[in-house]
Amino acid sequence: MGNGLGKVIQPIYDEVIARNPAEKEFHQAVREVLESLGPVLAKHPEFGEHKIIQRICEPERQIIFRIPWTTDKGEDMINRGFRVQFNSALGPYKGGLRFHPTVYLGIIKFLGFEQIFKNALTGMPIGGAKGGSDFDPKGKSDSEIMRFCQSLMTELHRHIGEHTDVPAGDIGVSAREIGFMYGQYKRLSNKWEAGVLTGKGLAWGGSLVRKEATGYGAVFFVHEMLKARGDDFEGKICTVSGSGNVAIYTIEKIHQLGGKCVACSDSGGVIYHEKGLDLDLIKQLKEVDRRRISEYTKHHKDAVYKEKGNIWEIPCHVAMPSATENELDGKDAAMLVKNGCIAVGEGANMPTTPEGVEVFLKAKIAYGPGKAANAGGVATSALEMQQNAMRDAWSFEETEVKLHKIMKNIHQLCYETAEEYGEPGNYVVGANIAGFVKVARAMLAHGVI
Ligand code: NDP
Ligand code: 2IT
Repeated sequence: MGNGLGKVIQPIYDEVIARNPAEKEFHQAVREVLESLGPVLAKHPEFGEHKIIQRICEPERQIIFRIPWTTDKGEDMINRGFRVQFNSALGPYKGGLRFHPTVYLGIIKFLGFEQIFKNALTGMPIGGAKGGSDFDPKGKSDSEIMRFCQSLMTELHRHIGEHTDVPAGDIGVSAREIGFMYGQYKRLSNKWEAGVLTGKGLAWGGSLVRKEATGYGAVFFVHEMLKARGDDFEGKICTVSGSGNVAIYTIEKIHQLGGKCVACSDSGGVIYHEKGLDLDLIKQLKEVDRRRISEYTKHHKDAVYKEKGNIWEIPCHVAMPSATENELDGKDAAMLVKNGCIAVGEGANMPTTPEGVEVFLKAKIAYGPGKAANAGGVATSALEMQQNAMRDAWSFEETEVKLHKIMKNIHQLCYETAEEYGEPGNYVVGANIAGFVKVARAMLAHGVI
């Protein structure tokens, strides 16, 4: 972190910047991985000889398209759609779709790049991709959402398929949107091809535990980090940013493991409830009524809502950023450490800035980077694909046991890889190297393509 990249890797990074100007999140994600790779090239000169890093940084295919749709009032609207099919060395492209007004190519490329290594860490046969649109779902009616999803799929259906590319959800895309997109895909392709999308409804090919998987998986990962230090969740005060899919099921699993989650948030502000968050209420507000988290205080007079507040100011033992990228900076990290935080597990993708990561690593707290800690979502998507291929449906318990095992394996792989490369306890180095080596080996085997 903040290290020089070294004589061999610096020019590779410089070229990535020159070829992809003004995509700052993509630059950040690439730099963070490349900072770990010097010792890998030293150990595996064949990766350097065959320009594996340069090839990994160049997406295999990038699709950008127009999404026209009409509002309920009859106004014609135009959005931009993206699908970046980054790497298929390990399996069909796999990764979510994000609907958020901040989406542009640089966001999709950072997410797609991270997804390559995350998916490799799961040990499942899936390549890396990401997509989405600058469409803002907030305040839209169900029929507007439906028309938008249909229009998006009218183009996207040409580029995806169960053996080609399998999208899923991300910010702003849940089972409702996956349903509308699946319906349009089925209509255009004239096929019942359940494995083309994951995160489907349970009645039509979805998997139990997929909804819970990212949050549960992130908590399992943190639990493993705590266990490696002779500790666990019992009695731990926790804070979880966001109040969407990942945050909700992170809070649920923390409570199941004996921790107490006292704060969550959305882009409007922070809720603090000292006696522990009422998760049933949060689910009702966010999943059913699609309301803002500020309404929590209407039901609990002893809770506090701070508009535009900073959740990282609240003292906790475990912090789990689960909203969005760069939501936790160097100052926030220093404050968390000062207030006694001993573990951070990233439910979101790249939520901690490079300065924040440096603070956590220097303080030697247990820090689980997103590409390892939040891999449970995509891993359970791969379990959904397995069930679809077998025309089978597993029980909740059976699926959760598989997820738990996958998260333990990811933890162990990152832990052992960090030790092997002389950085014990550094899960950033462990995750980057372990993910990269799996993909690099497959790319070498496939020749120069
Ligand atoms: P949701 O749309 O369900 O929830 C997103 C939450 O984050 C909301 O509370 C939202 O607040 C908040 N948020 C989003 N963007 C911003 C922003 N720019 N500033 C402040 N708050 C923001 O998304 P998910 O829970 O699915 O995703 C959360 C994170 O987890 C993302 O980083 C995503 O990439 C990552 N992730 C998701 C996986 C999944 O399976 N869903 C898997 C792995 C990672 P508001 O409602 O006010 O916008
Ligand atoms: O960031 C992610 O890993 C996701 N949004 C989930 C991707 C997936 O294909 O389930």
